[in-house]
Amino acid sequence: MATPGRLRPFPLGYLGLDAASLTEALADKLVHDIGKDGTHATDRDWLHAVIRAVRDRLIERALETERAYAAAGVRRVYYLSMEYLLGRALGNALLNLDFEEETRAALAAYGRELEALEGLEEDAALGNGGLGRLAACILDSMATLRLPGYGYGIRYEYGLFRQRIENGEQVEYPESWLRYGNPWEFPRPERLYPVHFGGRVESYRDAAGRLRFRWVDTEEVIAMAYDLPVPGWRTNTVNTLRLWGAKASRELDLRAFNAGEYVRAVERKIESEKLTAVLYPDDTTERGRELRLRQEHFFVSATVQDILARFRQEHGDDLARLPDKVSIQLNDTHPALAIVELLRLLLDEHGLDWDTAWDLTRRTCSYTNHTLMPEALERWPVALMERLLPRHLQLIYEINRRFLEEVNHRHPGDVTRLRALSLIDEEGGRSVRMAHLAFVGSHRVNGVARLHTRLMRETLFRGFHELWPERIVNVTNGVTPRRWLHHANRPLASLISSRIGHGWVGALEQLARLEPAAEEAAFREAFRAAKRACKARLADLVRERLGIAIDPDSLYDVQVKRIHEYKRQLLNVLHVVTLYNRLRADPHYEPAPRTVILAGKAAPGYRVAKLIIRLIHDVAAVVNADPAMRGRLRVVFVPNYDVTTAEDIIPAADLSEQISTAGTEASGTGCMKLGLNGALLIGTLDGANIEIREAVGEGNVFTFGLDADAAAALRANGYHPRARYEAEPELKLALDMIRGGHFSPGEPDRYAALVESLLARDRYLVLADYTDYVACQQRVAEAWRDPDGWSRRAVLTVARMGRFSSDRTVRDYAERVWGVRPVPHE
Ligand code: JNB
Repeated sequence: MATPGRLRPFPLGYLGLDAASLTEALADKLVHDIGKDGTHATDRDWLHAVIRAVRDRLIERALETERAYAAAGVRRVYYLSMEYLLGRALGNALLNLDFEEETRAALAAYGRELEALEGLEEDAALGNGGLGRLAACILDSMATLRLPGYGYGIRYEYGLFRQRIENGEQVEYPESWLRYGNPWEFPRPERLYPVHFGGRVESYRDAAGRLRFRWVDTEEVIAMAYDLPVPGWRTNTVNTLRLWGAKASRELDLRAFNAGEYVRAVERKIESEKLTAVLYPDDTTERGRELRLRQEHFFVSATVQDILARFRQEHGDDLARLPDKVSIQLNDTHPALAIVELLRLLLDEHGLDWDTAWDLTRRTCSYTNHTLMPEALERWPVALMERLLPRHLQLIYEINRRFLEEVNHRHPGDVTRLRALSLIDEEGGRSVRMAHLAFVGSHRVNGVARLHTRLMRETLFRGFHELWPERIVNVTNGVTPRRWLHHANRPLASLISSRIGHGWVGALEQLARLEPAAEEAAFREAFRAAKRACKARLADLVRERLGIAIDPDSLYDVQVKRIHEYKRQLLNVLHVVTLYNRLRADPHYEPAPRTVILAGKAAPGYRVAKLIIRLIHDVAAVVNADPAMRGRLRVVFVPNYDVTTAEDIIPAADLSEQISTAGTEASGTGCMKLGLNGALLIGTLDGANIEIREAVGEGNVFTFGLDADAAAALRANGYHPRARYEAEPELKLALDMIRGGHFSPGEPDRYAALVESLLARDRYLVLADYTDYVACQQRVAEAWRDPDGWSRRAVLTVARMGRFSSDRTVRDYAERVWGVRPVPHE
């Protein structure tokens, strides 16, 4: 049976999931992996020992899972994302393995406390915001649903920057999350792929006399794999997230030897290894950066090579079966070059003809769009592509030529249409439109919420939709209930389980069984107690970190997300200033004691966003220092928003601010996490808010403002923000105070330009929605005065959030896009 030199899969008995075997394992790990004994070990040493012991238990299952997939010979899903916002992994792994109590007990035997160690784990922030966190939630759900799914990404040494607030301003610091090593990862120093850049393209005739192309004189960087285990919830399925790190090529050694330039050669090696040093912050000023394009190509080239290697190992050289065995999901356009790289390998390395290669490529790939905003769409200068990826550019031209021929065939002579659909933007220095490339190279293209998908069909991809009406589908986002409720909010999770059992964690629809509890006073009381516990915990954290006392009995009004003009933190600030003015004007006015909590990072080069952070701090300083605000209004900005901070804030929220200009937020996922934790939604009819409102019922959410159609119409018909300002005295007062330096007396002009730009243009219709927003906030305050009514709505919100599990999202992808089914194994 066994081929010589090749062992049969090593028969594994799983390591024990009991306290006794873990107690033994911890000592073993500490001594043999960490090299310390009990007297010298630090808390971090203990943390790493625990992680190693847990990792052992995961890798056994991961190997077994891979064997099951290979044995079944099923189609694999490859999720390609430049970003993963993983956060901490230990708590999640212990819950998924149902191993928490045992771990706590084993550590107690050594006098260590699990929670204290958990707090030392680095928060893996290999992403910017929603898109990166969605990728992490999708991995969790693929494993939980026992789907043969692999994540692929980049092992950045520096993830998203650490945000510090200095004198009210954001300052960015590099965050070296690998400083102490990553105890979770398995480096695979033999899993290497060469990736090429630069050079030129040669043509030649093959044996059959056909014209072929060769990419030559390139520089080479090596991609090395690092694997992270992705455990499913209460299943033996453990999938893999494979991250690529850059390693210098051996070629450089040879060249140095020949040229006698040893030190120069080492420098060049170090230079090429910088490729994966840093994650780019989502930042329009960073566009067109060569290193970013290099990262994208490096990532997709290594990934596509790895996918083909696994395919060929299992199925041999019959590449016609590729779409039956491989499904590649592109998380936005960042990995869209995978389409071109796959096409290139099929043509140039495997000798397929164009029609076959293109057909296989398109049937293999699918693309998720996450934004419609023109400035956020990737476009790469043709000149840069020409220099870095000449063969790829050639292929893009050929894809485009054939595509435009098809368009012209259907709409002869429609030059405007051709110009609009072309993969090449001819205006202002030619560039490649990555969204167009991703669209034509995919068999499915999806939006991430119903409204977003409709707007894709009607706006950005209108012409494409006319050509291929079946291609665009909707897959509304979701979030994993494991991390975002079960792990982050123990008080509420326990309360829910005590009522409806534990099954909801893996089947969130079961939350519907909570509905009757909303009508029971005792349950509402218990719900309030759970919420109160989370709020007290956050109050402790805010006091420790910021020295600000907040009242757990006040309304926690929470807006946490990246700072962006379209998300309209400014609208929130205008409400705060208005409330402040009302409270000052009338000492007896008591709408509801409110704590406004904001958090989020601004892209380092996004000046307005950073100014908004500063304004929040300036307003907070004045409000919090005013004795008249005591017990009535507090404003808090929690620094360095990341997954871990989200886990602290979200369970404590009463009110969830989702107030983007309608038509701008593709979906939003914070809205789902907050709803799941019993926060009531105040929001516009944008993104997933619409579907949340539909699910939880109109009476249980607070909606306001223009909808997407009205916003578009207003802009089209001439919008005059200054007229709103003149017509609305409270708005005028708030803006005048900000503009005049009421909150920045040391520098009265600090916000003059910001306010002027609102008056002159107000791209995101802040002034247009102001009045309705403030009125809506008043309804919120009135509702808050009836605690029982409020908690009734909050419980109903939780009960009706079942649809927003990423398990449902992944099932939708499996059905509508990937065509895969669960692979059970023992
Ligand atoms: C993002 C995101 C967008 C662009 C870059 C990085 N998008 C990240 C968000 C949408 C949300 C939606 C989530 C998940 O679908 O996070 O995706 O819920 O509405 O805003 C980016 C990074 C680097 C370069 C260029 C763009």
